[in-house]
Amino acid sequence: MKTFTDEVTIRIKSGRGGDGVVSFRREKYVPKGGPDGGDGGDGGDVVFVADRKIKSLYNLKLKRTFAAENGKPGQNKNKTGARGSDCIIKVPPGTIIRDKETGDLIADLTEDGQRVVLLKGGRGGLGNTHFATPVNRAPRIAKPGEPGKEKEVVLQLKLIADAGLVGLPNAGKSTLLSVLTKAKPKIGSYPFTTLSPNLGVLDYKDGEQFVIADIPGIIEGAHRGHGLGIKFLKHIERTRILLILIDLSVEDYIKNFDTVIEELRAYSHELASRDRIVVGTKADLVESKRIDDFSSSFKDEDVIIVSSATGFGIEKLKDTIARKLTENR
Ligand SMILES: Nc1nc2c(ncn2[C@@H]2O[C@H](COP(=O)(O)OP(=O)(O)OP(=O)(O)O)[C@@H](O)[C@H]2O)c(=O)[nH]1
Ligand SMILES: [Mg+2]
Repeated sequence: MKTFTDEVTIRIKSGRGGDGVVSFRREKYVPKGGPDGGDGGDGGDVVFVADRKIKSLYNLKLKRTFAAENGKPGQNKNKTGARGSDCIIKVPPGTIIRDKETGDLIADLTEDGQRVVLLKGGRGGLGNTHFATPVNRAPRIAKPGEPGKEKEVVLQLKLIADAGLVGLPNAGKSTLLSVLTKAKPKIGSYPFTTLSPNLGVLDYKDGEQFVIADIPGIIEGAHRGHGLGIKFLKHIERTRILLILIDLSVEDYIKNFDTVIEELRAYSHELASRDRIVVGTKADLVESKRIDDFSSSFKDEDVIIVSSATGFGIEKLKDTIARKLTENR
């Protein structure tokens, strides 16, 4: 089974430059031909490319060392050696690359197709042709290729979505994702059904599209490591709005809202104060009085009541998502 991986350390190496060579023309009837040693080819680069078909860093974890090819040495007749092939590493959009040693941010690949050359290959060395002078017409020197470079880098995936679904386990996050988008996440009547994030695309009016992220549920004490912890919140860090899902069919719905906000705050104050929609879920399971109580208990929040089972409130929710995203552009 492919496992979702959102952090991995790998070693990358660019190719060494090929050596320049010492060579002399050999032609019939020309006893002392001039120098004709070609240059070495450049070593290959290490290049990262964001590709939206790649969903996780899992494949990189299996290999760990990624090397570009060395340049080939020059040849006689002034032929330059072949350039080493680049090492192309495909990563999901949202991948951040840091230097392992210094912790410095090196690259942030946000857009599909974005390319970054992380390590240049060594340059090929010059062949002896370059060293001929009027006093030394037959130079016996050529330069070796430059060495390649090597580095350990830490890759971290932080998904990029417009809106993030947050809530306790079983709140109905994945079900809502499956209703808002064509995504088919795993849904279960037990907590912690979702173990890794899911993305879905909401097709709104006039061809407008919004990406929505569903993450594992968080519970009270998640910031102290309870449940699956809060590390998955990094996947909603790069969203513009949050949907806080509260299951109306359980008694503690108001307290549960506070719990979710507390855990968000423990992760990041900014995330806890990000623009949001409070979504009361599973409306089909409760009486209208509870719905009224819930709605009236929030003063300064946008509250939407939905049922993923009947479709109640879903269109209104889509409109609210679109409006909020426009406000937060
Ligand atoms: N009746 C009813 N049941 C719902 C509704 N939405 C979700 N459920 C049920 O609630 C349970 C939990 O749904 P999920 O979507 O898996 O919940 P989740 O928030 O993704 O849960 P985790 O992944 O564990 O965090 C499932 O049994 C769903 O069928 C709804 O609108 N009405
Ligand atoms: Mg889920």
